[in-house]
Amino acid sequence: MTDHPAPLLERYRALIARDDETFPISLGEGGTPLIHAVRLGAELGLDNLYLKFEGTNPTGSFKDRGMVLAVNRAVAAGARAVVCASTGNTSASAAAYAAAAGLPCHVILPAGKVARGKLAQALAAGARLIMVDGNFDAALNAVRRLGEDGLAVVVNSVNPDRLAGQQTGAFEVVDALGRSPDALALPVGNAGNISAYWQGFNAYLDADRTPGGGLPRMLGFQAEGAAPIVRGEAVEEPETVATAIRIGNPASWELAVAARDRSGGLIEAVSDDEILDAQRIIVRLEGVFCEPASAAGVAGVRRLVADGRLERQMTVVCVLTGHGLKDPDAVQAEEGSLTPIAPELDAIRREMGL
Ligand code: AN7
Repeated sequence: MTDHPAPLLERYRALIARDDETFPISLGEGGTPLIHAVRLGAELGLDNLYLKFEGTNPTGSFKDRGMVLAVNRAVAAGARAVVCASTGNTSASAAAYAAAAGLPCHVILPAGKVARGKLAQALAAGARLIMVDGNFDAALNAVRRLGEDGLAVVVNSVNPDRLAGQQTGAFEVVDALGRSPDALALPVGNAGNISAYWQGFNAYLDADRTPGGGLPRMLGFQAEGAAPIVRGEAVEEPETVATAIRIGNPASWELAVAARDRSGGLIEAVSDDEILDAQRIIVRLEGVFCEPASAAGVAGVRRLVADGRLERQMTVVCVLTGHGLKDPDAVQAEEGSLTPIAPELDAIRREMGL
């Protein structure tokens, strides 16, 4: 717990909190940087490209924004445990906030497909991990049933407190820009975040807190092998290098489609190669290291600029949802690893090409 009450939830209290509600649990979430990506923008053909880097949250992903609210409310309601299904980041976040609250945390994970850093986070925080021989969708179905039994509070985004907290991402974007962006791009997995951002932009506008008014177009991107919303039907066996968004039947499907349609936006698919290329140029041009799934928004924007659907002067924000350190194996698979040479100056010089 921090010394002060949850700064993020307090800052936006008028838009989120119930009367007299207190938030004793916080890890210092939110307040993430909005980076003007000049070099990446030049590469893509945008003068006003911004990266909302969610990797600086306490557990390294955007999940902390909603988890802080969900766990505070679970505690207030007298919960004895929390439970979630996860492709990794939700479990890392749930494990941390449950630990801070002194609550047991149960996590159901799809076997073999959770990035190493995320697994380490959940294990370190003492979460009780159960791996199922199935994908995220199977795990989430089981968790929904467990929630109905009332033994544990479900902290997946089917819990409305998660989306309510995640609206703060949109609030921060408007506060930092001093206006609404023209478009906001982000990866879509279980489709909670695109729904929460849309809800947040609307709530901010309704509260007269968006200078100049206006709402962004919502641009969502799924991975080609896990693109149920794009295809219009559930995907039985989703596959993608971006394991965070390896989801075949998103819980917030209808909300995401509504966000897309009401905003005049779109939800499209990007290939694993496009995702990994985007991850690489983001860090090589801006120094911002995000995990593969997080790069899907940039991959999508790159295509939209290339085919003239976004114009140079538009203000475009890409949400980088999670830190690159979560998934070191994805980088090593791309960049390779090192073979040692003799510790001699000549050999090292040769290797450096100097
Ligand atoms: C880095 O942790 O679903 O569309 O179980 O970890 O709101 O699901 C993670 C999703 C994007 C997709 N980027 O957001 C989980 C999980 C990262 C993510 C998404 C996730 P949603």
